[in-house]
Amino acid sequence: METNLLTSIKSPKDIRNWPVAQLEELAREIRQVIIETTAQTGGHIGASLGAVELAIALHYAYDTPHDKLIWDIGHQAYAHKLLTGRGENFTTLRQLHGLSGFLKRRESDYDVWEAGHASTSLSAAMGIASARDLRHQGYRVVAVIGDGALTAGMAWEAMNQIGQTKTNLVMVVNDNSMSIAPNVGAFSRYLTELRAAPAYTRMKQEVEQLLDSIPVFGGPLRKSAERIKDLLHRAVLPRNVFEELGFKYYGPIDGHNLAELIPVLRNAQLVEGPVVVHAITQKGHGYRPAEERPGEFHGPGPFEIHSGKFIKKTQPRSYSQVFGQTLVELAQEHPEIIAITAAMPDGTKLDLFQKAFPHRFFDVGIAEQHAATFSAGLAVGGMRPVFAVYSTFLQRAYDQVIHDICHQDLPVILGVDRAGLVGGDGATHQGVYDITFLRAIPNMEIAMGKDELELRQLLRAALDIPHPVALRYPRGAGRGVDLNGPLVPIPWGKGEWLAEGEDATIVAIGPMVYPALAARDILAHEGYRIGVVNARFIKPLDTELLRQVTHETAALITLEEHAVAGGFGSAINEWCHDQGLFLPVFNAGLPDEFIDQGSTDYYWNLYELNGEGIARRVRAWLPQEERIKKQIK
Ligand SMILES: Cc1ncc(C[n+]2csc(CCOP(=O)(O)OP(=O)(O)O)c2C)c(N)n1
Repeated sequence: METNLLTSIKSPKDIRNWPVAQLEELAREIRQVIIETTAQTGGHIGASLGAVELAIALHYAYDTPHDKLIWDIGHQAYAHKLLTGRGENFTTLRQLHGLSGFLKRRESDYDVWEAGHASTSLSAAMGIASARDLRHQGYRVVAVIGDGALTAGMAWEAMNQIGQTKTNLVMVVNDNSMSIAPNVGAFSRYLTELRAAPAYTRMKQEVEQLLDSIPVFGGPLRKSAERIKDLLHRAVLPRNVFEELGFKYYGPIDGHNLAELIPVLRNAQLVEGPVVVHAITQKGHGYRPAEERPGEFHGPGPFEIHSGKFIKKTQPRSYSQVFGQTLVELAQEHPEIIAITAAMPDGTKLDLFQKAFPHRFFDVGIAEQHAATFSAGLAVGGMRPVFAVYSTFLQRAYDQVIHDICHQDLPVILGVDRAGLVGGDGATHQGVYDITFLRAIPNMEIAMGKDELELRQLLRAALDIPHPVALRYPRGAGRGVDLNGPLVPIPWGKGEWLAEGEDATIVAIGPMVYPALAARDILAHEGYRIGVVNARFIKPLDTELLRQVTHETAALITLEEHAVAGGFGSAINEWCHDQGLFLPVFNAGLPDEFIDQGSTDYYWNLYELNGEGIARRVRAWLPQEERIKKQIK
């Protein structure tokens, strides 16, 4: 398809005098580019197709980048990228060194705010608007937030402040009634009612016009007349929740109708104080398979355009699948098991549990903090809650994990999914900090198996532990190991000494055990004697095993797909120090920097976390004389 209009524009300025029909044609071109590109690269196609007209109308109605446009999460902003000079690089979306799948301040002046996690846009907008007011500047601030993101506490904390301070700010609610899965909760239900009430809006407009037509006079008379109008207004009109909070409300309007959107957005910027524009959109709009299967098309990998079929390599079952299936198995015999997700039933594969035990499954919306404390409450009430959450989103619930779960030493199991590098989603989604932040909490126990079989066995074992447990597992396919045997729990706190080695021993956590074994083989050919330990437990460490190992080896290499700072290696360092052990320890892991999108293979190679890389590090690090001495012996 030709994209003449799109290629003709260098910046949003170029479209600001176009007629609506031309903008509609532009929308068609943008949709086509989004579909063709994501069919190759994968990505957030559904949300982005749903926000094409919103992006055009916002850049049309506002003087961006002077006016500040803030997208919540940033996954729906592909049209925004295409309108702001990134068309040529668009095929690099989500690829190594390519365009980010979210917004990036270093990518464009139009990217005012970076995110990846939900529900930050309103707080950010309030901060930017307050800075503007304090500095007596005149730009406008617009935030676009989805109905899913509006389920999070943060959004309400921001609205609470915005409604009170009455600053000039426009909040566009991009309401498609979907989070990743269908949206949940009482507020979602409320939005549905609001959506279905255009009659309310019409009536409201009519009454408002009527009230405006009442003449007012100057001075004190004017004040009391205004007050009377306000009282009348309240008496005649029901006020919706946004209005109660102090916003002016425009809506619901059709978020795919440019002729409707543009004047409303223009008017909204003329209003004093905060405004809500409630736009009704459809996830996947304009691409039939995404319209029909919005959940699957939230963030798929590559797909066939004509059929909407996903192009998938045959791979072993994913860790999430194994976790979800094992939990279903265990729940058959343990009626006290409850599964909790914060808006990720498909991603965490708790949808399997939802199907099997709908009454013991809770999707609480994008509300990780609430999910953690809700789990704690369930535990106090005698249930066995299992909250499966991506490592990166668990960051949100840190205080709740400390204060509500661990402080009361409650037996909540955290299924820490996507623990490790995540690929295309990049820096905001890497699951590489949780060991550091969980390890510091008293009562917390943390484990990670070397493969999906150990994940099953650890989950079974965790059920018997009367304390909080964080069970980590990576994103993506398992190793394809046989899962058919009986589900035997791993003895709690016990690691596995896989190979002995006098020169040094690699103590690895999680699937890093396998590259450790590969490095051992490579180095064995060169005369090095390298041992390997599958640690399994980060907290408590298997100190008995570590004591035996350190008697038999000259040095330790710790290995983790996690930040070195405060991570698994740090736990080993602390233990060595405590024991007064003076053997050399090298910590292999991830550096102290945010890691952008790119394949895990690429980063394993870059950070020397694959077999070759570890072997290189060991060669460079092991004291040469030691090695020679040992070889002579
Ligand atoms: C704190 C947090 N939890 C979970 C997610 C995963 N996530 C990404 S998009 C999304 C749905 C957002 O729904 P909505 O705001 O309605 O936007 P839509 O995708 O429907 O346009 C979720 C749950 C996230 N980004 N941040």
